Amino acid sequence: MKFLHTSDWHLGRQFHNVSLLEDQQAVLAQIITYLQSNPVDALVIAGDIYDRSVPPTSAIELMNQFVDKVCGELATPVIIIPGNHDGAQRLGFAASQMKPSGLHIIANFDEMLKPVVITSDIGEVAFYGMPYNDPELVRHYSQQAVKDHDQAHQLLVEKISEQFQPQQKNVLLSHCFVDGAIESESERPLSIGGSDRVSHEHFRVFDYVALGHLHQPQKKGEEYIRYSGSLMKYSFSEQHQAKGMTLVELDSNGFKSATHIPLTAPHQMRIIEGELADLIEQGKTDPNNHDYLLARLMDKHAILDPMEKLRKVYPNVLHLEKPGMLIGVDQQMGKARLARGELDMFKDFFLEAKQEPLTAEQETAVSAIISQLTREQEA
Ligand SMILES: [Mn+2]
Repeated sequence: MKFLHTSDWHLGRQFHNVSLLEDQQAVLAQIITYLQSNPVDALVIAGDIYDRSVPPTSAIELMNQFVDKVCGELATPVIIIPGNHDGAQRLGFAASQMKPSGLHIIANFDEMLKPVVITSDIGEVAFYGMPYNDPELVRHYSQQAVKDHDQAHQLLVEKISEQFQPQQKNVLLSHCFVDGAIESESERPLSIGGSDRVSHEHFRVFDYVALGHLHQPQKKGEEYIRYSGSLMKYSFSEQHQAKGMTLVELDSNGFKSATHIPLTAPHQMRIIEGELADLIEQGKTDPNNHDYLLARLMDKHAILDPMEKLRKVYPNVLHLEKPGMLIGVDQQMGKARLARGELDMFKDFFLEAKQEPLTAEQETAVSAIISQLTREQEA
């Protein structure tokens, strides 16, 4: 029995005002290509299908095409739960009518207790989905005191495990923050002020737990309790993360193996760092010069229009930082340096604008003007 575990697609996401839809489309095409040559028994998506509860129509259209291909043409069942970014009710529209076609959207607590049972070479495997929930929702559903995410999960897992059948293996889909796991910058906190952490101990009763929410692929506590990580990078902090999906294999004893299958977005998100002139030189021969970039300029002097200059070689620089301007500046010193640095600042500006340095005569003249202005200000 083999299935693919993915999560955190965030279809329709914008990054620094750039739409990522084309990159997302390219990555979904890689999943389809993989499935065509490596058939599996199911594909599971552990939440955050869309980036927003009301996604743009272009994102819905992309998801529609994907489902047509995978459930329709390839006849591979797709099992989905909503994440904290999705609108569970909207995502769950007509879910019961779509089940016979192989699209299983588990968007409420009633559906959570009715597993999707897939018959495979090792017999029946039951897929339970826990739609993303906060403690308030679980309190309302269970009519019990539930104070945080951890208690909510404990209670829901208890309810699910009452449904276990002796002849079945059990897989859980959940969208949550397992205590001790590693965060990235592109996740939205599940709870402000309260505790959103969940112990992995609750999950030990399953043969595999397909987690969503954290964007870095990782396991927690056991080999079979895993985050697949997001479809692609969604922040510069993820530049070194290996994105992809997890191929899970179960055998008659339960969990057998988990293998990372890489997915590569056409534009990578990464950070380049150096002095402007060096970065421009490097950009001329950089084969990946169309990547989405954060540029950290280490120059210590002011530069006119650095973004425009960089974009001639790196057209998708999305953000600039200038840590070089701050090196050695602490609060007291910074003030002193700014006060006496007017002539130096003007020299930088002149060089940038005119492409030549001030002559000695010009420097004397500018100095005189600056001291005159300073005297007037102090008078
Ligand atoms: Mn997410």
